[in-house]
Amino acid sequence: MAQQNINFSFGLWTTGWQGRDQFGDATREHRNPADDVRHLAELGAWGFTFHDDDVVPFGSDDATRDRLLGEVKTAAEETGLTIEMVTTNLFSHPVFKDGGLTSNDRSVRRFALRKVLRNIDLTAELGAKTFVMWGGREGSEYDGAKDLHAALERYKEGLDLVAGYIKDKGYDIKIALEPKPNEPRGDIFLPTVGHALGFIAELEHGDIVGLNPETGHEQMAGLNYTHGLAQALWADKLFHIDLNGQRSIKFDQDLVFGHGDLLSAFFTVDLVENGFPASPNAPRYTGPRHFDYKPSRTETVAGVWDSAKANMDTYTMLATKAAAYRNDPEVQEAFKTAGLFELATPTLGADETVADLLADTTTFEDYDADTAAERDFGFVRLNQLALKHLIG
Ligand code: GLT
Ligand code: MN
Ligand code: MN
Repeated sequence: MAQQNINFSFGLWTTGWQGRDQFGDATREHRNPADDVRHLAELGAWGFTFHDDDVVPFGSDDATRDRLLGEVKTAAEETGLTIEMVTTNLFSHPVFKDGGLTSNDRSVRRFALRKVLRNIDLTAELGAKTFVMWGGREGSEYDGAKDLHAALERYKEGLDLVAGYIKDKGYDIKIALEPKPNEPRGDIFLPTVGHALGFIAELEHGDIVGLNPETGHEQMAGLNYTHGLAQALWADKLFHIDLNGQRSIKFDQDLVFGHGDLLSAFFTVDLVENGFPASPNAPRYTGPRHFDYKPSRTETVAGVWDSAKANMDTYTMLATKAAAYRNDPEVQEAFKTAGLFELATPTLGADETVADLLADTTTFEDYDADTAAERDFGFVRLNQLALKHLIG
């Protein structure tokens, strides 16, 4: 499968997941992260990402840290793979049981900040441009367990401190917040793309803070991932993406991309690869096509690599189909019938004022709403054309 022209990347925690879950032990042996980098390169990936703790076990001494990071760096150099993003684990160690940046325990918050800042320095050293922050433990099980106002204040304090540090150091790094509604906490702060956008707008250094939306996380909240990406793009805040699969509102499945809602995956790829159909000057996503999935616990090591490859193959197939969809004259015609280009036309004329609108009797007094209501947009026909391109 041709993957050369698409920048695919993987978190090392994805292929490295040993299948340990709430109810069962690991089903796969631990592998050396540097070996996984080599394997990903063989499969045609372009880059990879990791948490500090994916490569260096929590609490390792400096010599061990240097050696293990050195191994991964060497693997990157030898394979030509790009380390495009780095992130910090503020969720595994028991010290973070009530969160990192929003723990009720002030000493934990100070420790968490140190762990993050140390990792920002590493990000700069490795030349990665994106720093993801998934606050999986930032939240609560019980509404009375936290002063929710204070929690958001501390979250803002932490984010502004980290972003301010990046600026002070002159690093070329942007922060991408990753929303998730729940799991592991009963309720996680910044549960959706919309919540995170609202939060970023309140930050002092929000200019270098954006989003890393994950397919399954939006779908866990019953939301539309493609719409989430669209709003993040509209706000010029789509800094990174986590692609995977999810089947309905339930625990986080982290399936292979396309193994959840396939039609939704088609429109995600269509947006990422082809942009908005009637807004050629709108912001486009230019970052890597990053997969954050878990090779199912049932799989052996062979299945790990089958599923890694499946992510890239599925994405590539969908990209081919989305291109054909856009280039199909029948689809372009259906776009017109549906009013897509009309929606991209401002509702008022270039020099038109509110007074002009009020004076225009054709818009209201003489408007024939009943006739306008009869318009056939042909949305179903358009959707069926998409389906035909997808599976026809
Ligand atoms: C964890 C989580 C993912 C996040 C990772 C980044 S860690 O695996 O489930 O969604 O993207 O912190
Ligand atoms: Mn997930
Ligand atoms: Mn993720």
